[in-house]
Amino acid sequence: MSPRRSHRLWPSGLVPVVLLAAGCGGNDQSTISPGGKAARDIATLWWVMLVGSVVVFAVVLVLVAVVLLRRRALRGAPDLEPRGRVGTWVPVVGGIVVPAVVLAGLFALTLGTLSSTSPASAGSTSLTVQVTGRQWFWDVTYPDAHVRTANEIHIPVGVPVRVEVSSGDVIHSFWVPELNRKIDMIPGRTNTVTLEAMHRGMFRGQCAEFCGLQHANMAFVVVAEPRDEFDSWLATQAKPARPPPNAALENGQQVFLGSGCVYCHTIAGTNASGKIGPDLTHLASRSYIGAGAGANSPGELAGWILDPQHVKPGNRMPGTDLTGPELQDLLEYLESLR
Ligand code: HEC
Ligand SMILES: [Cu+2]
Repeated sequence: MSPRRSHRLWPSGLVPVVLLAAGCGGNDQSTISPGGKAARDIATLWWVMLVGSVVVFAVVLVLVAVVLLRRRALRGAPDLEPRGRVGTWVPVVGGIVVPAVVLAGLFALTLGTLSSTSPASAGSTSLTVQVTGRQWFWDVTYPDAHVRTANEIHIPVGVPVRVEVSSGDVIHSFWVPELNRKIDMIPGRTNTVTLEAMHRGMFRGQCAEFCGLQHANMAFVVVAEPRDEFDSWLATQAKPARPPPNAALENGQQVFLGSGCVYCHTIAGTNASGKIGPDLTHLASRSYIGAGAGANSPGELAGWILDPQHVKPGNRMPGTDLTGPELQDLLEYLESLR
């Protein structure tokens, strides 16, 4: 290969490396930028294993190089090596002692990580959240506060929160990579994971078990905030929706109550008490709609209500044929549900 050619190969060889590195940036669902204690221990274990395996690999490469060079140097020379002792202790040390030490160390470290990522026992946490996975959104309740919401879980910073997960249909898996390991959501069973955030932040979670057509659009966010903010959030969520304060919003409420929405959605404080879809009592307080399929903006909300099958094909919500003014009023009403 000429020097020029090898020179030209450099940049193209770099492309995959740069792309890989770019994937590590940002804060979205990166297990190596932990925001919780359990995730931090997982990340530490991962770094130890990475660095350890790099070291082991380098040592093996050096030994292979030494052997090859010595063989070359000795080629043709009479066999004068005192093989006996070296031939015994190299395999014993390299093949038994070193691996035993390395594996014992990793085992101990793994046991530590296992216990720090395991769920706290029922009595030891002050806050419990129940999450039910459904094709394809997350039904969230705070049983002690009588709060039901969806796709957005708030937790106070520095407080271990017991999350009890189950499923209303098929197997899903609840995973917030920056906070803890994943936990399967199995119909008829309750599994538990503890989330504890070390600092304020918005941590994205994702269904981690293939659950059908819209599995990829089954995301949620965990909002970690200081205790007082969390308390006021929870208090607001526990209230029923305000009665519409003006005629336009009242029209919007009538549109909602007069159409099929009520069969699937609940708005506390009204007659709508459907349980098939997400609770909409405080819809406007959430950042996303459709389990992360869109932002909770007026435009995307309008698009969702008119044609949810276009936004998230196959999901359980049918389209509507509201007139322009009806849709306008309905949107304003939904946006007032803070
Ligand atoms: C047959 C049941 C059904 C009917 C009827 C229905 N929806 Fe839904 N709706 C759902 C389901 C299920 C979802 C969750 C879809 C997903 O994310 O996979 C949903 C999601 C939504 C969302 C997004 C909520 C969030 O937090 O992600 C809004 C807003 C909404 N529906 C409004 C309405 C309105 C307004 C009507 C009436 C015009 C209506 N829905 C009628 C079942 C229904
Ligand atoms: Cu899934």
